[in-house]
Amino acid sequence: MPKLNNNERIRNIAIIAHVDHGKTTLVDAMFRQSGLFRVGQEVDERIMDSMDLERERGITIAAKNCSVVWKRVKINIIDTPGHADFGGEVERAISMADGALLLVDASEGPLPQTRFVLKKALAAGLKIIVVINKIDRKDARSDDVLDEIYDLMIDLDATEEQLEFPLLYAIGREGIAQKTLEEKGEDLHLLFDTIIREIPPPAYDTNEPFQMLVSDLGYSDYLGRLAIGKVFNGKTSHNISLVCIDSEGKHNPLKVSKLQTYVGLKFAEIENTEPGDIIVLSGIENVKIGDTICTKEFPKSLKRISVDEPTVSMKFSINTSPFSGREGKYVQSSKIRERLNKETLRNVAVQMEETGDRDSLIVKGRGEFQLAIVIETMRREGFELCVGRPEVIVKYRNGEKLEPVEHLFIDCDENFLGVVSEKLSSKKGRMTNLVNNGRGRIRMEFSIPSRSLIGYRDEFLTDTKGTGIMNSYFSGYEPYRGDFPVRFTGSIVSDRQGNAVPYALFNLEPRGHLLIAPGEPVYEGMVVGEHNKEGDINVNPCKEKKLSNMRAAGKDDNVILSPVRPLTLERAINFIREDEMVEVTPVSIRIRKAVLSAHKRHAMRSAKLKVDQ
Ligand SMILES: Nc1nc2c(ncn2[C@@H]2O[C@H](COP(=O)(O)OP(=O)(O)OP(=O)(O)O)[C@@H](O)[C@H]2O)c(=O)[nH]1
Ligand SMILES: [Mg+2]
Repeated sequence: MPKLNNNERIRNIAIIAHVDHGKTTLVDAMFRQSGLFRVGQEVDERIMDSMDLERERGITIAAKNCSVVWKRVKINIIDTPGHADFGGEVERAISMADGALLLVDASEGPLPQTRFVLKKALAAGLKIIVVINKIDRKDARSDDVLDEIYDLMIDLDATEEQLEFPLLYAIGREGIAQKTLEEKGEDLHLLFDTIIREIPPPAYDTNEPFQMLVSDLGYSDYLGRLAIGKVFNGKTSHNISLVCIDSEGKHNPLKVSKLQTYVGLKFAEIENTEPGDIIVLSGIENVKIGDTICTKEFPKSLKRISVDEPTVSMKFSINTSPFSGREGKYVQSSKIRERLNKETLRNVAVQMEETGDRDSLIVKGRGEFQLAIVIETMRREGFELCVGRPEVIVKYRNGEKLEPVEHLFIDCDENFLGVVSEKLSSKKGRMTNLVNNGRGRIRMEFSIPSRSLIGYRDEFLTDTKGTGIMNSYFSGYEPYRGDFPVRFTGSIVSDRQGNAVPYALFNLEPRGHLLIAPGEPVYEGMVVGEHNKEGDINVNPCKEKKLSNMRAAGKDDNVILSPVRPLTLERAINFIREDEMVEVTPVSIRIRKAVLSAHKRHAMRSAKLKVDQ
């Protein structure tokens, strides 16, 4: 017979929202007001965004735990990312929580990722507290936003009980929460009190022995691998023998060498665990997210964390360019494989597959941005590699080809209606809704294949002169909508190795849009620009001016070239076609043909033409 009990000393809460709605900033304020920092202590902004890439980009990439204490109750907080590509992190975070703070920007209202995270939280049965945040915004429209939240809840089949959510208004940046729009709050006391009152304390069965669900992995130089997760039942202490049950039901023995929990941002050692707490356990090497750690005597696994399937794949290969090994520390396929393997352990939404070729791998994820972040992280660690074009993952059902489809929301000036809708329909998008609010801006909704959106964001920003907003969520697999041309232009390809010179680049400018600047090293098969027309051209970007005319020769350096926008990883990934790859090193991003030799490419093309005829 189960004997249920609640651990009143603990609350576990995930903070969820669309990107940029203020989650991490609110956690800062919660830290400050729970007395975690000394008075006058200098504290960084968005302290939970501790990874370099998170700080640089101002976004959260990985969900992270921390805790505060309020009125002697420990609140474990899990800050999650709002960007759609990191949705797997939200699923992971929800597995540790008993409730969620749903933040909604008082001006933007619920957006696609609000829907995604709320759907996950409702499905997991989490108690929701709604916080309408950033009510200080001049364009705040809190009342409308509240209506939209109700609509969204109803649309997601929320139960009567879930519809009666506690509601707060907040200015996270100033650390203020209030009950109504009128009465001005002064601090976050109301938020803390609401969490303690409304979020159920973790329930556990006193008849069950120790059980913990592994929701995150860490690594410490001293302790080795760390398994992080919530204790669902029972207690344990260090030096105890336990087992870890993996996805196949296999029991792997382990001995706990150290037990820790979160105190603020740090770990603190504990002697015994408490049921319902989120703990950090060391003493196990072979553990995966989703495994259950429990006693040897009564092994019973908990429900594994369910994550949505990946929708995008990319081929990662060793760097085979002539410059390979010049700029990076790790170039071997074994190192790349080992590193990606580590990534799949930590990152539930990333999968790796062998290709049959030792030197390349297929990496799958939720979107090209997620994969770009993996590549960017690797390059900073000293890796060199080549990556191919992101491809969506198609499926077959009863012989029918299916592809991932997104629900896309566009908000832009009405003047851009034509150009945007025309472009999206050429990419197989179908408009499902169009609202003109009469104030010059329109809102459009489309159902569109995921592949159509790869690389579209840049184009969209150009088309709307940087003023458009686009957001989408994955709506499911649908019958394949047919092919459409990806890029109408060809590439300008270097036909030799050397250094690009201004004179040659100047003469190439009329042919297209250049991607390199003078002085940059090039090699045969490297893409140095985008051709204005269809088809590739092979050129010599190292061609100096003939020295026959001595007077003009010295002027070579004086040509004025159009500025070249430095190639970023994301732009490069979105730019390349099937027969091209991006060469990534800690120093450079280059685009290249998969087959470097112009001669070989020519031969392959001729052979293909013959077959086609
Ligand atoms: N006006 C206003 N701006 C805020 C408030 N809270 C946060 N911001 C701003 O909103 C931006 C995003 O804040 P973050 O805390 O990084 O948002 P987030 O939800 O953690 O973002 P992701 O983790 O990337 O999804 C920052 O520029 C903040 O300064 C607020 O209460 N009012
Ligand atoms: Mg954040």
